[in-house]
Amino acid sequence: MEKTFVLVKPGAVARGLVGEVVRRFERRGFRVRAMKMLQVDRDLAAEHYAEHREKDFFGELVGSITSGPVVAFVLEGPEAIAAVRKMMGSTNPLAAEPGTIRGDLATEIVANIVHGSDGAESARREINLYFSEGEIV
Ligand code: 3AN
Repeated sequence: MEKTFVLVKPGAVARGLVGEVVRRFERRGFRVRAMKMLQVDRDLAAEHYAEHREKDFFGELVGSITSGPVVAFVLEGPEAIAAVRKMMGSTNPLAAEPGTIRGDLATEIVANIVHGSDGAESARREINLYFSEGEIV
């Protein structure tokens, strides 16, 4: 069993897609181990996207994730990290396969519905960034 961190981005929360995103993961067989709605501030956004600090889209990324409430959760299941990434689809929704979350629900790269950890180390880091140990059941 593996845990991964997933976040429904503000645009998707505003569009009422929280249930749609969670439903897909739950139906697949992944289990929610923690979940919360929160407003990401600029400090948390900068930490979350630390690896993108030098990118020219960093400001846009921070502006986007802080633009409204997000829903963050921890999912658990077999090979959860890779499986969730596959279900999310390519970063650019226009390149994402139909059947994936981004391929079905998005057209814009910044507002691409969902974030999911891209490896074991980022999963650990991101889970700890958003949740305390007691919040994970
Ligand atoms: P993913 O979310 O698929 O892991 P990353 O980690 O490469 O993709 O990028 C993090 C976020 O940065 C993406 N979810 C997307 O919103 C945004 N992003 C990535 N590449 C670009 C780009 N070229 N222009 C604008 N935003 C981007």
